[in-house]
Amino acid sequence: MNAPFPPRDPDPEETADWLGALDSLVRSAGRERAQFVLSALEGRARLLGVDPEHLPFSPYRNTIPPERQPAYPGDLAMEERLVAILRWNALAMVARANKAYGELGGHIASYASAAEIFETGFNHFFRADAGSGGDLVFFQPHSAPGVYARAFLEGRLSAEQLSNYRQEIGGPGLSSYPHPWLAPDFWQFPTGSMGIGPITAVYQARFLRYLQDRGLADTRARHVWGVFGDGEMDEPESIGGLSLAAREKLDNLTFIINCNLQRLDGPVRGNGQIIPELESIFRGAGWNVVKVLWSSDWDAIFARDKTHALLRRFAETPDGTYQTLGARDGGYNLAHFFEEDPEVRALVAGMSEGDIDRLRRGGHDLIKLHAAFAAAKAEKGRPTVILAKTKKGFGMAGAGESRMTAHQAKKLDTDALLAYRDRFALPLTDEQAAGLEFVLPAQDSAELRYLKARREALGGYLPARRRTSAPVAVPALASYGEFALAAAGKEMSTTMAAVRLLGGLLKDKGLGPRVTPIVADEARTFGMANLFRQVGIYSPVGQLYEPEDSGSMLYYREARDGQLLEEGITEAGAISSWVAAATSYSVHNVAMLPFYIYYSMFGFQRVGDLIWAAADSRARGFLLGATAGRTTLGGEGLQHQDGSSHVVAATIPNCRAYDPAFAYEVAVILDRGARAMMEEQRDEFFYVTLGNENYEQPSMPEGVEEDILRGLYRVSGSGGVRLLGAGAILPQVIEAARLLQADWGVGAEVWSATSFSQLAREAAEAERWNRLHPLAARRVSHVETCLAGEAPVVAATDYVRAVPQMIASYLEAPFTVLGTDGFGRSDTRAALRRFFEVDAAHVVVAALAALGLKEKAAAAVAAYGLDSEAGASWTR
Ligand SMILES: Cc1ncc(C[n+]2csc(CCOP(=O)(O)OP(=O)(O)O)c2C)c(N)n1
Repeated sequence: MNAPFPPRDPDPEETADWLGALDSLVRSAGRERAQFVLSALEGRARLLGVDPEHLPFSPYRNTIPPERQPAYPGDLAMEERLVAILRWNALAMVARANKAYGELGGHIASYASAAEIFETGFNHFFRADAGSGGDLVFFQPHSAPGVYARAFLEGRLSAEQLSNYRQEIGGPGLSSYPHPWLAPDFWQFPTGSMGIGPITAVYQARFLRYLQDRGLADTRARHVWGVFGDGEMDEPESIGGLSLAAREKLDNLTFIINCNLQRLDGPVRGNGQIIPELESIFRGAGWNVVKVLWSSDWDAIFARDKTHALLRRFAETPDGTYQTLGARDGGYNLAHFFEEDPEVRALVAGMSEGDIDRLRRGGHDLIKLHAAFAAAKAEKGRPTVILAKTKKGFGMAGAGESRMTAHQAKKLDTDALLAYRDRFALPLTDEQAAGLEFVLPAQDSAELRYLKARREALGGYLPARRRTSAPVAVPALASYGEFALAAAGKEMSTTMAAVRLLGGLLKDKGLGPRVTPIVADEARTFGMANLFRQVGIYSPVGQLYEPEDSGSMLYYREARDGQLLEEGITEAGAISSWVAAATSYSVHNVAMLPFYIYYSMFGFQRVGDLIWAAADSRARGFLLGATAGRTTLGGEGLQHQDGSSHVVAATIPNCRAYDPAFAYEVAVILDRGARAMMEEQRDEFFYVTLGNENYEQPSMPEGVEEDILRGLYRVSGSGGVRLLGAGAILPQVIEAARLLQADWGVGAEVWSATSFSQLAREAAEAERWNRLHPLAARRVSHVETCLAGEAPVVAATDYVRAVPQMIASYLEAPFTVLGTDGFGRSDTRAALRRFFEVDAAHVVVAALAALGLKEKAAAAVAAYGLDSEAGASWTR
């Protein structure tokens, strides 16, 4: 363990001189002066080559000494009574659900450890919408029962809802964790997947600044609070945003880490100490750290400790031992903690075992927590983390308190319930306690009047979610998209088209300021460098340097009111920014339209869980998966070439995924998507894959807009085999139709398949309806209408076969699919398409084979020089 005290001292006398000097400096000149001298010493030490080697953490005690605690502004006894009731109701709802069904899960121990943390926020800090929009609170997910328990006392949830915790189907129930999709008037931020809360909270705080600096909303009074678990901090995403938060001086952000020292299986750091470790990480990142480790009961003991014996004892105690001590009584603690060191024993000389038993951890002391929250709120220029030491399962005694299996405890036997009731002096008879009755004081009781008055003073109830905000008009497509709608054969990539359309939207007076382009260090890759100059890159400090390219038209312009978010190489950060913008209509009552453009391979595959959370959040915006397609991104090879994102996209119910081939298709999708989200306020988002291959772009035929949205329309030909091409492979399919006619005298229809997932969804809906209404007139889906009959259908895509196969079961005709299953590799587009067998020649062979023209198929294999003996692409 990295103890703050050196284990051996070769010259104690000399050390004592130095320490004595410091002691007297603090005594005579005060802490601030001592701090100054220390920094000066540290600076000099560095110059002399003496670098401090310790991790940057302070002794194992509260950051705020008792003399600097503000007076407590609340009724302490009342608040403690309320905490006790909330703890009980949260426990009761989990235990009831499991008693009744035994398989519903839920957690008691986490909220039991976090109750005081939450209540400090609810009673004194979490401001609700009071004209300025209120604070944003990210709740530790498995503590959700506590938030429900509070909403019950507030009269916002009924006993019936509490009784139906984790039973959401078929009546009033409550979701396991915070899910805006399932509770659109209640939960704002999904946090159920560990790590997503912390990183999205950071980018929310940053987005508040962005809105402010761009003059879109006054967010100065708003604060982001995030309560997270100490185990949760092991997720890379949890710490992924820390340095950004410090760099951008987000003093509107506070993390409270509930350090109960345990996670699911066991201790977070059995052989070490999680609190100093987290302190070092946060300090190193530039955060203000406030530790709340010991309750007020310890203050007198610390005051007696002139030699820091207690701190030494704390420093040498691993978290595994703290857990064991936490699970045992005062006698055990005396024997195994205090008596190990005579100096420490002497500090508690007059205390009984019962007194020792009552010593609490700081995170269960409302006074200490309040002081920490107040310090966080007052801190200027940097974010604050409060490290609150708590006990998992606090109050559960033998049924879970500090026990290895605390996380799993879902039921308590009658004795444990009665003990819990006694410990927190709950107004329940034995029968009521054993029957897990909820405690609901009368509406005019002192408790509920107090609770409601506190919330009133803070602006109202929370969490609460807004469903809609004022719509924003989308400009007519013709006003900026003519180049794409009437391309008349001009060569262009779909990426170029999308970027130009984005530029057009940015120029619109109404919608333009609401558009947020987001990149993760790839703007140049996608030909967006012009946006640097046009709309500027957001930076809270503007530009403090003269950019190297300042003389150029497209120079790298950073500005306080910059519009583009250049996130650097962090897809997790960029998508978190996208989530903040995409939920701005709800969270800030300012509808924004974000476009996050990225390497499509580093989207669903890399940050898929964050996209899933975005969907849960009812995000509205565009994800543009550029350099898409396994064979269209030549050269880059296996890790870059995306052949799968459309599979994952199809599994997200409110994601509309498109793989357009032509510039006008991109234009129609962006236009209709923007209208759906900004004007119609539909809770859906759009994923559009874009290629970097230049090819001829036709003008839009008449009347195809609706079908582009549905996912399929005919491009050319009629009769014969039906060829479906998607995205960048459509030109191959068009070429294949030409070859079929020219070389083999076979006619073909060509169809553009803009979205297999949309086709499949609609077809599945029709099929389901027909199944459940066998006597009614049959519904026919778009794909069935388009591809009715028996003429063979061949589909080719730059994605894996599974994508077109989404429509397979809705077709009567024989269906052949060509796709890019297997690992990508570096080569030219032509070589890749030959390798994956999605080029024109392979489409021709597939069509001839599907038509049963075996001789011609064999001849075509030979004529085009196809390697029929090579193994399939996915075996190589
Ligand atoms: C990404 C992810 N992995 C695993 C889980 C399952 N899980 C839920 S709670 C939990 C332990 C959390 O420990 P901690 O953060 O310390 O919180 P505590 O309950 O101890 O307060 C785990 C592993 C999850 N929710 N999300």
